[in-house]
Amino acid sequence: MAENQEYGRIEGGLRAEGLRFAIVVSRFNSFITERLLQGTVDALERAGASGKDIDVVHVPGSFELPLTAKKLAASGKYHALIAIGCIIRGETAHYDYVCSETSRGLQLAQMDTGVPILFCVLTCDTLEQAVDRAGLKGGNKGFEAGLGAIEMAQLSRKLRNVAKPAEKRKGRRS
Ligand code: INI
Repeated sequence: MAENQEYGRIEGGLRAEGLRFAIVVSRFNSFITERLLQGTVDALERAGASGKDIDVVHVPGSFELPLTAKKLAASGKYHALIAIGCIIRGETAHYDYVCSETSRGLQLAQMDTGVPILFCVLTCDTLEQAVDRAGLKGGNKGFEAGLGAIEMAQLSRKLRNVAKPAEKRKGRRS
């Protein structure tokens, strides 16, 4: 797009002061998920979120993330959520069921409630792939999800305003 061309640009920033977050974490493969959790909290706090505005909820496995995330999102208390899990392929089809239902359930939860839910569920063939993404070669996907949650929380606020009829927009004349 040409540099001087005018266009409406709507996006969320990366400051987290005054925003409230819930993080839902799977205990399964906790060696990985606790590192992802550290990365997420680090991102939120570095961006200015206060510890009192971050709730952390643990569930047994990734399959339990969607229901818990939906209840938290529906509470109206949070601007965004982060769902953290780690699913590692085994010898049976169990992996495929957990992956598909977890991703489908989390997407449904955010679509039903309108609250952004960041998908920080690693789906890996090997433990090494998971370790790489939890603070080693592949960075920390939890940190990325934390930043994504801030951006989506801010964007959702702005879109709420855009969706209103022009004359009702805060601070604007029709
Ligand atoms: N849950 C995970 O989060 N990761 C896995 O790798 C995993 N595997 O491989 O089985 C897993 N299973 C448990 C599942 O999420 C549920 O907790 C369980 O089926 C009870 O509903």
